[in-house]
Formats: sequence, C-alpha cells, structure tokens
Amino acid sequence: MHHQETIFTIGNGYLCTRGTFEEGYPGDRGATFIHGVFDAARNVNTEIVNEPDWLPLTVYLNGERFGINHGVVASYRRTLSVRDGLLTRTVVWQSPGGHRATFTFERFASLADPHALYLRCHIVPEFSGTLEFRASLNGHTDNLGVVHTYWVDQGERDGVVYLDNRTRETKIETAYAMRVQTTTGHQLSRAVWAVENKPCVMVRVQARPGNEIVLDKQVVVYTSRDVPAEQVVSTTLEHLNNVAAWDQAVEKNAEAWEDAWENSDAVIEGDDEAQRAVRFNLYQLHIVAPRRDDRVSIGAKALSGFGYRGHAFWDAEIFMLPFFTHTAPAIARNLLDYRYRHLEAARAKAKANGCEGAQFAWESADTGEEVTPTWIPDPADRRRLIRIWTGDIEIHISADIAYAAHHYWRMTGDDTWYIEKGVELILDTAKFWASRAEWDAENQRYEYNDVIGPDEYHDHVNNNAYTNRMAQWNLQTALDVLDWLNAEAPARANELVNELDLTPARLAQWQDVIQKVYVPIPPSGVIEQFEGYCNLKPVYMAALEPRDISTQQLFGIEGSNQRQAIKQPDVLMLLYLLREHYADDIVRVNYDFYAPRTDSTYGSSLGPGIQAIIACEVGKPDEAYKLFQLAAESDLYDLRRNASDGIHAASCGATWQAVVFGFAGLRITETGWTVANRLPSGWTRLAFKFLHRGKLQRVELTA
Ligand code: IFM
Repeated sequence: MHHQETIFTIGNGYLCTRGTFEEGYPGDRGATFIHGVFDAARNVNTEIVNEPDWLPLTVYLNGERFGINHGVVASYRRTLSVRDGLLTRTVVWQSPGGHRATFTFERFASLADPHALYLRCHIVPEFSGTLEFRASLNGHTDNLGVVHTYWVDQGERDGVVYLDNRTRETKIETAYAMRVQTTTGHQLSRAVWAVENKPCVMVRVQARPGNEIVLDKQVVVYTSRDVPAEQVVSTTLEHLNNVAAWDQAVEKNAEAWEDAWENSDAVIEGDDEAQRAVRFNLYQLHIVAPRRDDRVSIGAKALSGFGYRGHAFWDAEIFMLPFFTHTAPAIARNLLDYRYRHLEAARAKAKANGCEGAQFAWESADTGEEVTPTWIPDPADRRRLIRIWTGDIEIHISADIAYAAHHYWRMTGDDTWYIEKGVELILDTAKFWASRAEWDAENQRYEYNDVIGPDEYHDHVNNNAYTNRMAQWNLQTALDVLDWLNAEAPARANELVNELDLTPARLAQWQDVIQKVYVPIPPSGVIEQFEGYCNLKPVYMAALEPRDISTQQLFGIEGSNQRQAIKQPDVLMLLYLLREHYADDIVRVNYDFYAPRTDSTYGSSLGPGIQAIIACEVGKPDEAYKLFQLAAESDLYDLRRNASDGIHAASCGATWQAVVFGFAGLRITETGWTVANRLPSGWTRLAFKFLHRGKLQRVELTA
C-alpha cells in the first residue's frame, strides 16, 4: 500500500499529495507536502511538513461506512493518467450488510491554478435508502509521529468551510477552504460539523438503484509563503469563490499539462513498457517542478514521501536539472536561484570549516544551512545509532552546483542570469576549493583529504577522483568565466572582484591548485576512485548472486569500506560530466573496470541511469538496456523495496538522460548538436525535443 501511495502521488509544482484513499485505510501513510513549508522539531532535523489532509471523504450506505478493508470488493481499478495528472479509482463494493454500489473517485491538483485541488466522487447504488457523505479537512497530521502543525482557526462562510493551521517552529500558516456540493441526486440534508481541527460537511442524499450521485469537493490552499499571514484565510476564501467548476477546471488543467508535455515528452515506439516507464518518471518531475517559486529546490524524494525529509542533494543539480534545462529552462533557473539565494549559508558553512568561499550544504532545506542528520538509527537495529558523515565531508556538491550553473548557461545562452547570479556561484565555490586544498610538500601536490565521493560505501577517503577533478574543473571554469565577464560585463566583473576579494595573488593561487592538484591517470587508464581503492579486497557483483540486499548490508559498513564494491560509479560519473576532456579508450577501460564492481541493483538508485549512458557509448547495448530498466522501473516496480519513502527523483532525471544522451547519443555544444543512434532492440522509433539556446530542436530516430 505504501508503495502504491507513492507512485499514485498527484501534484502541480506547488504541492503534492500521496495516493492514499479518500476514505482512508488502516495504516495508510497519507501526506500533502507544500513546497518550501519546512519546520524544525526537537530530535529531528528540519523537515518538509505533512500539511493538513484535504482528501478525507467518507461515505455511508444506509449507515454502513465504505472502506475496502471490510465488506466485499467485487472489483477494483486505479489509474493515473500521466498525461494530465488525473487519478481515478473505481471500486465495486458490497457492505457487510449487503448494500452494493459502484464508486468512482477522481482527483487532481490543477496545473493551471496551483492553489486549486479537485475531488469528485460518483456513486451508482444498487439499493434504496440513503447515502451519506462526510467531507472534511483534517488538521491532525504528522510526519511519522512528529507533529509539526497546530490549529489556529476554522469556520464557515456562505457554505464554505475553512481550516487554518500553523507550523510550530517556522510559524508558517496554511489555510484550506472547501466547498462540497452534489451535482446530481436528491439531497435530503446538509450540515456543517465544526469538529475542532477537522471541520466536516455532511450531505445526505437519496439512493435509488441505478441512479448516479455525483459529489464535488473543491479545495483551495494558501500559505503565508504566498501572502502575508493575516491574509492567508481571506485569500483562500476569495480564491475559492472564483475557482473554476469541475468541467472547466478539468479542461484548463489538461491544457496546462499539454503545454508541459509539449517540449518534454519522449516518444518511444516498439516498447510500450519502456514508454510507460519513461513517461511515469517525467510525470514525477513535472508534478514537483517549482514553476512559480525560486525559493525551493526538489528533494531527493520529490514531494512524494517522508524519505530524506524533503531535503535537496546534488540529485537536483546533476540528475534532475538537465531535464529542465533542456525542456523548461525557466524551471531550471528557479532551481538554480534557490542555490543562489543560499550563498550566504554556504559561505557560513565554509567559514565554520575554516575555509573561504561557498561550501554548499550536502542536505539543504529552507535556509540553505546544513541539515544532514549527524546520527540516525541503524535500520538493522534501531537501538543503535550510526554516524552520518556526509554533511561533514561529502563536499563535491559545491562543484556540482557550479557545474549545473555553467551547464545551464551553455545550453540556454541566458547571459543575464549568468552575469547576475551564475558567475558568482562559480567564483565563490572556486574560492572554497582553493582554500580547502591541502598542500602535500612531500609529493609536491594539492590534495583533498578526508572526503566522501559519490560512492558513499567508502568514507574518509583521500583524493577521491571525482572530487579532485571536479574541484579542478570548478577552479578552471572560474578563471575562464572571470575572463569572459571582464570582456562582457566589466562593471559586474569589478563588483565581484571586490566583493569576493579576487586579488591577483588569489587568482594565481587558483592557477597553482589547478596545475598541481592530484588527478592522475595511470598508464592502464583506470582512474583510481580514491587513493588506495585498488588495494582493497576485490569484489565482483556477479559472484555475489543471488542476493536481494545491497553489498553494504552484506558486508556491513566497515566491511564495505574495506572492499571494492561501490554504491555508484564515481569515475564513470566524472567521465560523463566532463566527457569532452577524456578519450574514448579511457571511458571504455574505466567502464570495464568499474561496472563489475558497482552495486547497480541494490546500491544507489542514482547510478544506473548514468551508467546506462556510458554503456551505450562503449557499445554494450544489452547492459545499457538493463541499467536503463533499473532506473526507469525503480519506483513503478519498487525494485529497491523502499519506494514507500517516496519517488527516487534523481533516478527520474537519470532516466530522461539515459534516453536522450544514451540511446539517442545526443551531444550538445554551444554551436550545435549531434546524435548517435543507439536504439535498444525492439525500439522502432524515438522522438523528443529539446531547447538549445532558446530554439526548439526536434530529434527523431528510427530503427
Ligand atoms: O544524493 C544521494 C547520494 O548520492 C546517495 N545517497 C542518497 C542521496 C539522496 O538521493
């Protein structure tokens, strides 16, 4: 059930609601998360708040409560239309007392009007008597036991009911207003029950065999992130008065979705399963994409579950952002603006670590401060605690953000944004890298020691290849960009030179780090993931089969540190991001070395999509397709058995990249693009669009 709740999440870029049932189910894990509404609480870090629940709708058939955990379920079907975000469930149910009816529930969060939520229930009874609906707004919600909101106010105005709640620490106010009306059927009575924190509208109608009864529940929601706190309730009520009725809302929503898909769809012919999986992944990105808000990013689990508490990681910049950069650049810009807004927090983190410049938080929420938990319960034995080091030493994220900013600019040509914000992100992260580099006098080189690379099975490592090379890239790009800025916008260049104290001596030191940072490529061509990696105990995934747990679960945390099994392939990721800097044979040699050592099935969900791209490049189509499936079907089929915690949003983005950069072999430069047709067997056609420097490009490949 919890897996299904995740994959049937609906949303509109403002909020998302998990796919629980309107009438509830024992043990269900419902949630509505609104972008940017975080709260702090004792014993847990800042987390995205499970807001009041707008779904509740219970139905009584001659006094018997509908629910599929009792009675007889004669048929059941749930459909999510990824084309327009409409979730539909049809159930034929017979109560324990023998009252039978067909129920159809439909719901959507309007993409056209992001504050408007719609729910419709059709019932065709097969009995005579009464049907009673109880539609409510439920403020009694929590984050798996942690209560973040408290009741402020509720009331009724002209048949409309509202509920106002506030978060405990951050004091963000959320108001919902609800209108409930039947559009067919003879209404017998109607009442409002002012149950505290769960206002309810009760409607009784006459039930006659074969006569359909339709009930609409329209809800509007605002928070004090949208309007001043004292206007939240009035704005919500006013908006509900003007909200479109069901039919018109369905139409407007469909139009907005059509726009969203227009440039972003990937059409696959000859493999319906792959088509469905790809569109499902893109749907998940669409429903969480902040279209109108540049103060939020996208968390690792999007807004579809409690996992990672809504925190944003490098997942947003390296895995999801390319999809937006190439299909909806305004959304990509919003996501990058979120990082730009948190430069001060990144500077504070660098300073606290004795560094200069900007060091971005490994996990980031509303303020940009580090919110990675330091200790978490050991899933194998919850009485024990595990120390989490990523917030302290997984530092590559600063280069990842710089990379994303630069990539966005190269692909869009958005000079205005770059000059105003992007360049500063790159310069200030470079400043961090220069100050974090350690000079090793003995070896006459700069090093980055005591870090965690993308492969988190190995912590406290020295000279992680991904980290060192991305740091070098960040520094070099900063110097190049500063030259560019001096030519294009000298006043802004001057401003940044002064603000960031970019003296000639500092820039010379950057140059020194670039030249002497330790990034070796030995004669074999195998780039060692970190110093000493090749001396660890070899592990070949194939030799560990069959298994259904990760190698870290198999060997333990310490055991994994001593072995070559990796969670996600750092080196391949590096080669992918900096592809133009590496020769084809380096890519091949490293793929052959690292693929058998990578825990693609049960390790990180981030890896397979990217690894699939490299597999395409090195001419391993079968491996590429298997890796693609691991990414694309990860959540649909709950391959890692943790989709209950939420969607693997990075994998959604990696799926798109696998299709576009892997199977279509798209390579884009400032001046143009090429494709390399590597369609998997069975695919007869692949078509997609992307934006290059503001111009729409169409790609169509056939077998
Ligand atoms: O960012 C990732 C990381 O690379 C692996 N652990 C999970 C994080 C969130 O998805």
